[in-house]
Amino acid sequence: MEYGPSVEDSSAVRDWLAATPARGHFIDGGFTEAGDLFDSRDPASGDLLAQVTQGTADDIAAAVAAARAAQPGWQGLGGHGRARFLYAIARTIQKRERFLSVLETLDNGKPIRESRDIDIPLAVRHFYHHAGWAEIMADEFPGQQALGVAGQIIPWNFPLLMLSWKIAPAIAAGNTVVLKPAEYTSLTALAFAEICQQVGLPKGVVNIVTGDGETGAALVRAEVDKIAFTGSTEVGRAIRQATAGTGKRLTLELGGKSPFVVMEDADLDAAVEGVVDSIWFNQGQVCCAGSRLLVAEAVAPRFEHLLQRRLATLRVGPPLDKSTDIGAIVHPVQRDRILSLLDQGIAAGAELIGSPPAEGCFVNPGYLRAVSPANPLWSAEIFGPIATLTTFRTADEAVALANNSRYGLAAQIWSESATVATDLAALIRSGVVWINGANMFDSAAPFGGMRESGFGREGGRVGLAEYLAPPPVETRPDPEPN
Ligand code: TXE
Repeated sequence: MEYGPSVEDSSAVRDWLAATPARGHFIDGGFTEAGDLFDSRDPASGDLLAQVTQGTADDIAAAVAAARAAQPGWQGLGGHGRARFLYAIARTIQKRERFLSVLETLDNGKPIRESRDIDIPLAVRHFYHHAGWAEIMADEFPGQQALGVAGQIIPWNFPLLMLSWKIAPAIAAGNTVVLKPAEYTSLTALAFAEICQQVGLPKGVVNIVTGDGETGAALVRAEVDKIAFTGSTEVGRAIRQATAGTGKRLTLELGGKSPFVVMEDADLDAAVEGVVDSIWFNQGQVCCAGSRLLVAEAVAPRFEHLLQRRLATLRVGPPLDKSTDIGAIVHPVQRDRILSLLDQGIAAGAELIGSPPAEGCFVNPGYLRAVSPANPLWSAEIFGPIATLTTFRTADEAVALANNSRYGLAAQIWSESATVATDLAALIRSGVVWINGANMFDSAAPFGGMRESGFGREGGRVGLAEYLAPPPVETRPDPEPN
């Protein structure tokens, strides 16, 4: 793929990569020697970016021991003392925004516009937000204590942002952490470790161990007090089984197949932009993407006309090019998974609108028409830039279709009537419902799912409480009877 004139300069990142081609973990405030290595590649070009260490159970044990040793001191710093570090982290990510955006785009394949305008600014915001919480925690959560050491496992779709969602609330609350990034995208986590060093974060408060699912499973088994996981429903299920009966606190943020309901009175132009922001954002690799379009039959022809017109304007291209709308899929394994699911859906009778899949690690955006609940793609999370489209006649039918899912992460409703939208929102079984908008994230708003999309919340007051132990219940002897 040719790079055009509007390509973002990546020389600073390439220098950083070249300076340490084989990277170790970040444990107890320092980087370890590299161990057994695996490749981290730019999915758009296939080029090797760096080699990263496959974490072993011993590495995990060392990281957990460092986190355990650091925890009392970190908690003892008090809310204000911890807040100073969270502010410093936020400020430093902000200063390195351009560098981190380019690194994220190279490692993940997402368009530079998205990493620059969404991923990195939201990560910054999350640390600022939780610095504020650290300041007022003692008053807001009287008597509550940190859990101790949190083990955190994150996916590859928003690497630095998911790291921030995990680390910021945990350390604000006085916990220390061991975080394992996804094997496809370890690099911004390692750059984040450098930021921890730079701001003088006490050693052991944040530890990062790279590796694959085996490393993740070792972290789940380790002597931690909590596991926070974002990833596939299948792995979430295995983690739930592995932690059952251990007393470890657990939060799971898993897959989804979120309904995107377009009512008859919707502003169709706005709803079409909603599709762009929802399933055609981040190559559709978004757990809460509105991937099931449910459209009122009366407006479906007009909606599809507008949708196809907008689809034709989307530019699939090199991720570092500022005019690219759709970048690379994170890894060839994921691209193959998307293409095989598409084949299954088409074989079951759905019609693909959009051009055939692009070359290399790219998949063109599109949608599948006439997907009924009998089609395997009704319930399978494609995790690519392809929505399904189904029509409905009545609001009751829309609700029944929306709730016909094993998931319950997010829903979107498009209607010009606040009454119609809020009535419908109350009936849809979903952790989050957005009205006339898509993927609207705010650090103060709790995010999380129902049913097979998992449990627990991230963000805001509720998200913070997931990292705190309730205050001990005071028991007093019964008063003497008079
Ligand atoms: O996920 P995994 P994969 C969905 C999406 C995608 C599919 C497969 O549908 O197509 O999952 O993606 C670590 N114990 N989502 O295979 O394997 C792994 O190393 C502990 C939705 O990449 O769940 C990585 O760090 N950890 C999702 C993380 O789990 C284990 C985002 C996620 O990888 C482990 C990603 C184990 N046994 C995929 N096995 C979302 N909710 O946003 C793997 N891991």
